[in-house]
Amino acid sequence: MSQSEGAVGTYKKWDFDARMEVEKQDRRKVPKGVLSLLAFSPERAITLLYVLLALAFVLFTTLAIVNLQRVSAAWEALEQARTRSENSHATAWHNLSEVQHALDQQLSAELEVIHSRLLNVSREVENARWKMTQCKAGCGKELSDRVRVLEERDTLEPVLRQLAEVKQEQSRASALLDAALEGTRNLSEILCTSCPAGWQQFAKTCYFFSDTTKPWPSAADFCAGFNAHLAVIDSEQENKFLANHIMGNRVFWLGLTDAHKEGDWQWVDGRSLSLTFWNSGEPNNVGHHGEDCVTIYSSGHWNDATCSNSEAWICERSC
Ligand SMILES: [Ca+2]
Ligand SMILES: [Ca+2]
Ligand SMILES: [Ca+2]
Repeated sequence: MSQSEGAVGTYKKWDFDARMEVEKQDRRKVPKGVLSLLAFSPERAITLLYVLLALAFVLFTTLAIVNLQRVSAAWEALEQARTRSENSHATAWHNLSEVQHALDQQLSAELEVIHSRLLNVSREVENARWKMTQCKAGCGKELSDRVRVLEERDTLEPVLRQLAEVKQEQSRASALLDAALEGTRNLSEILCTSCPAGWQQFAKTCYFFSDTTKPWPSAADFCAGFNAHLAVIDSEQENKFLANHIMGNRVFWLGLTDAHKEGDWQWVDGRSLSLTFWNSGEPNNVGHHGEDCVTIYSSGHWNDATCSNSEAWICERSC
């Protein structure tokens, strides 16, 4: 490198640095230029102010438009919310009205039922009152009748008491009479030491054994003529007693018959047959006329025979 070239390079470098320094100084000197422009150039300052004012107006207008749009959107949202609120309010009011209407109807129906019940109760009370009014006359008469009956009962009480005493006396007299009759009967039995002539005694009873024979009805009539009846067997001892007085092959009528109804044996004193001593194969009711009257053998056995047969008989009477 030559010296001149070195000088040129040095100059260029200085020139560049100087220029940069100048530019820095220029950049630092700009505010001073504007201030100087504002301070010393009113037209340019006014122009600048206008420009700034226009910018501010544009900015303000822009901001206003933006804010207006936001306010409009907010207002619209508010309006929608208010509409929804009104709709909700209307719906709720409608539902509330329906509920109230339903409640009114239900309440009205219940009130009607209650009113009906009250009406029935009122009728029942009125009916009861009417019955009480009607009862005042009838029941009063009935009550007075009852009082009169009670009073009469009080009046009759001494008479009734005397009547009861008389009844007691009568009862006592009746008991005494029964005792006397029983004593008389016992005395009679004690005094029954002998039966009528030709009659046999057994256990305070007298028996007549006939020597002749008759049909059963005639034999019964015979006994009745002696205040007696054909023999009625009350016990095995009595049956044995009668059998012991029958000799040989003789048979005697007893007071037993089924003439009124076949098979329905009845004693002549009205008692039913309970104790029997039928012979083997008896009663057999044989023959054209049947056998409706009973005889007793010496063995003590019985046989049904034709009532028109002529047989001996036994009468019986109390001693
Ligand atoms: Ca007897
Ligand atoms: Ca018979
Ligand atoms: Ca027979």
